[in-house]
Amino acid sequence: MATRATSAGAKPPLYKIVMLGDSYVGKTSLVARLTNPSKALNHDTSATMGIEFDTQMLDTPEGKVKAQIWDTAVSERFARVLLPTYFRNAKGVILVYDITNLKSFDSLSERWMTQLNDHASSDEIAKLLVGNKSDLDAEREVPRATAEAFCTQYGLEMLETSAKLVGEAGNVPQSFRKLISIVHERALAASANSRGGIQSISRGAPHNTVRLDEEEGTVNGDTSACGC
Ligand code: G3D
Ligand code: MG
Repeated sequence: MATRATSAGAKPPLYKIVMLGDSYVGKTSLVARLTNPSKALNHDTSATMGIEFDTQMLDTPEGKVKAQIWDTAVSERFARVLLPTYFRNAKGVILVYDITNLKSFDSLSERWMTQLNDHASSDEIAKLLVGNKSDLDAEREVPRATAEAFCTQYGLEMLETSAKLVGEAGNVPQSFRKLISIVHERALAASANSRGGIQSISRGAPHNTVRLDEEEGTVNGDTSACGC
């Protein structure tokens, strides 16, 4: 049974975040770095089949929130069927490219932004651009200025990261915190707007959050959204 957050002893709100970008740019590694900050990157990152997600508590200026981070393989065979489920209820997206691979950057405008617009309400989903593999600067193919121009065009912020670097050194936790802070601020603003001048009758989690149920990983009691 679903439990609702209340102002006293409230559970942190849960927001669904999705990873998007070409294969091999480091999406799975970024999630692994966030959830295992000090672990060497020697886990099996080669076969993200279908959809999987991880949850992580993150600090924002407005308090703690929980991110449910979805990661998928980009195989076309899977992607077509799974994309609606993947984007359903998503509040934020991390668009990832590899700074040493220009094609992975071009794919963002040629492919991934289209997928995003087709399957998610682009205005409602917060976006962050992440240029990964910043430790390989000597092999860089995507100048930072090119990525910044993309950000100006699409109205989003960016960070360069390295999933190879442990802790905060690779900018990975910072990236997830930046996106989740934007998501949380938007949710709080939307909640305040929807209440208008009326006194709150349901304080706690903002109205447009995905609530965390008793059973970890279920969303509003609806396991169908999990794809698991
Ligand atoms: P994906 O989930 O987007 O497909 P992966 O990408 O996370 O599976 O990563 C693809 C490869 O890039 C992996 O190499 C991984 O170790 C490497 N990688 C990921 N992030 C970084 C990074 O920031 N810097 C460097 N140098 N490599 C990174 P392998 O060889 O293990 O397949
Ligand atoms: Mg992967």
